[in-house]
Amino acid sequence: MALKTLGQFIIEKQADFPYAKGELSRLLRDIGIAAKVINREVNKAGLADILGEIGDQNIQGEVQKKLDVYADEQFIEALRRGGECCYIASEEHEFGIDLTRGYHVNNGKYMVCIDPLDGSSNIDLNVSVGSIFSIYRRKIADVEITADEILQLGSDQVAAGYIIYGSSTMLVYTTGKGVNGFTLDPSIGEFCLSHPNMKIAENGTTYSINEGNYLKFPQYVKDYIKYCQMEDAETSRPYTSRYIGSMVADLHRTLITGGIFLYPETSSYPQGKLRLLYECNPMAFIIEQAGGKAVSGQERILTIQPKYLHQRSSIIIGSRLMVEKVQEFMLPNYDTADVLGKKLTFSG
Ligand code: P6P
Repeated sequence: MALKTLGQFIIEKQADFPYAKGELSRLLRDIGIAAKVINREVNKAGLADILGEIGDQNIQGEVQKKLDVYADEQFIEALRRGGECCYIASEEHEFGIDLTRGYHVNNGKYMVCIDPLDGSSNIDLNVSVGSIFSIYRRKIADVEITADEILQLGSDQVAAGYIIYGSSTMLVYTTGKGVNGFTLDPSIGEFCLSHPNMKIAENGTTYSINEGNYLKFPQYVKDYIKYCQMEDAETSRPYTSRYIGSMVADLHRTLITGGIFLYPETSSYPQGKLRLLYECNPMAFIIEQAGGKAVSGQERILTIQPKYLHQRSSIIIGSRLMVEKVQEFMLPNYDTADVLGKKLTFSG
């Protein structure tokens, strides 16, 4: 495959957008720039102890920051400088950030929800972490912006994507015309197209859930976990369990290999733990565009009306047939014993 950078790809696909004036292209470019800067710091995170603890001064006299704070600052500055974004909802800020005020006024038409560094508690364990972004277009022009404007349905997203800082650094995004993956080539500092037109398998045999919460799950989740652990005629082996505890890494694997990721409601998180605006909606848009499914239970994630910025949601997402199987277990009149009994052997 001839080398094609993210920038070249965005320009090439610009004709796909009704607003083909290049605004969204520049916005995606700005996000890519921030991602490269963050990648540099994440990759040497392990050296932070040598370079100084959080709060210490480094040799430039800068205060050593927590990486998620650093990532947040990089995205906000890149979006502020780029001029296309007028409002940001970030996991790191209680309130939205209005870029249409202050010394550097942005009258951009786009709003960005962002989780600057998701799973950052895993950084010191050298586990893959990621950034997640979701882009909306303002629906009301030329009036003072309000937080409500960003509380749009996930189905109104103009674009969504994530960057995974793993064994390699990848940027995966969609604008509603399929999903494409780019791998950072550090030798030239460019994201290059490596996974064109990504699709998730219709079925799979990997389930991803924090089974430490087993006793806190609703019955349908407990039944589904048991279902996955049973052998059956076709596969003659139970499913495989994989859980990294970093949503971007768990969902990137799910997209590549097929499978299902579940963070359902629990007694500790009755609304679910993951955030709707900057975790569930962007990942649901990507997985649906790749041919998969994303629900909070019986409801499609992308049709949930957000009521506030940091709203949580339960999420069951991945290969379509696996998500639909979980939904079967939710039905009140569903004869779970019958389904479980249909499997040849119960592995206990
Ligand atoms: P638990 C990371 O803290 C995160 O927000 C997601 O990246 C991840 O999927 C989830 O929480 C893990 O939560 O409760 O299993 O540790």
